[in-house]
Amino acid sequence: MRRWGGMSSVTVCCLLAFGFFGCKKKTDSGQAKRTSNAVTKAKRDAVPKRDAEPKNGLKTAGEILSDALRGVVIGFSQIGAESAWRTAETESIRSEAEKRGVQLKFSDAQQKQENQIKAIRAFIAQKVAAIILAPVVETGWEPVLKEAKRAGIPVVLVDRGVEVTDESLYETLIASDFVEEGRMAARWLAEKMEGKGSVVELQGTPGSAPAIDRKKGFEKVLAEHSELKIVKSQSGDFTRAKGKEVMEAFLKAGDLQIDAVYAHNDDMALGAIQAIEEAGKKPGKDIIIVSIDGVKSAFEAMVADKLNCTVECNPLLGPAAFDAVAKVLAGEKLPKKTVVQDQLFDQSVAAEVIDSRKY
Ligand code: GYE
Repeated sequence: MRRWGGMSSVTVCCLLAFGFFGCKKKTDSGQAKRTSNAVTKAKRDAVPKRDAEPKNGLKTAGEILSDALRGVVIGFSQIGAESAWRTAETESIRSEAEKRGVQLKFSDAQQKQENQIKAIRAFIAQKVAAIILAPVVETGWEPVLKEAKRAGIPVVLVDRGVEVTDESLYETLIASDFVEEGRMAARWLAEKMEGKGSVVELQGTPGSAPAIDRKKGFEKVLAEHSELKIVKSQSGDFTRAKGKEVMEAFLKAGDLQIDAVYAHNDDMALGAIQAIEEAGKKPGKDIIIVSIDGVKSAFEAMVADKLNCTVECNPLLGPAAFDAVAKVLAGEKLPKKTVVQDQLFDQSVAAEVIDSRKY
C-alpha cells in the first residue's frame, strides 16, 4: 500500500530544507521486544508526538523531542567522503548531534561495506542506543542487521536503501526517490535535445541504491524517445576524479558521437566538464550535461555556463534522522520510508537561486 502525507514529525528546520516529505509502505518495525536502550523510561515517557500541544507551558512538543537524545550514545556508520553531497550529509548529522547533545560515534567506511559491517559490530559491542546507517550498497546487510536486532539496537537508514527479506531489520529509511530523480533528469534532457541524440552515462557506485535507481528512472523515460540513446555507460564511483577519467576515455574513443552526458552525481559531472575542456570542447554547449545532487559547485558551473541542469538530492538529513531515532527510542512505530522531495534546477534559474543554496 502506498501512503502519502505531510510529515507531521519533522523539525521546522527540516521542513524548510526539504519542503515536503511523503511516506510509503507501512510495515512492522520489530520494535516490541526492545529492552536494553540507554534511554530511560522516564525519558521515553517524556517524548510526545511532535504535533502535540505544549505540555508544561514552557516547552513545545518539538522542543521536547529535540531534547530527548541529550547524552544518548548513537553510532553513525557513514560511507565515506566521496562527494560534496556526502560531506554535506556528514556535516548535517554531526551538527545536529551536537545541537541535541547526542554522544555521536562516527565511523567513515571509506566506501567499503566490510568497514561498515565492522563499525556496526563495534557499535553493538559498545552498546549504543541506536545506529544510523548510510549503506554503501543495497545487498549483504541481513546478518549484521540481525545482530543489531538481537542486541535490541534499532537501526535508522539514511540516504540509501537496503535489500532485505525481513523489513523489521531496520526501523525506517529517510531518502530521496532516486528513480524519480533519474526520470526528472531524462525528461529535462529529452526536451532540451528535442528527443534526439547520443548520451553517455556516468554511473555511481556499482550496487548502490542511487546508481541502480537513477539508471532505472532515466532509462524508463528514454524508452519513450527512440532517437535519444545511451551509447556508453560506466561507473565513475560518484567521484570527480573517476568521472573525469571515464569521460576522458569516452572522448578518446574516436568514433563515438557524444551529444550529452548524464552523470549520476554532480562531482562526476564536474570531472567530466574538466575532461571535455581538456579535449578542446565547450561543456554545456558542444556537449549538454545533466547531473544530480544540486551541490553549490554545480550551481557555480551552471552560472559559468558549463553545466546545464542538476536535479537536487537533499543531503541535510540530520534533523530528520535524529527525530526518527528519538521516536523509535520512545516506542513509536515509523513508516518504512520517508521520501525527501527534490526539485530540478537548470541554467535559467541558477544565478537567481545560487545564494540560497544550503549545501
Ligand atoms: O548523490 C552522491 C553520493 O547516496 C544520494 O551518494 C547519495 C549519493 C549522492 O556520493 O553524490
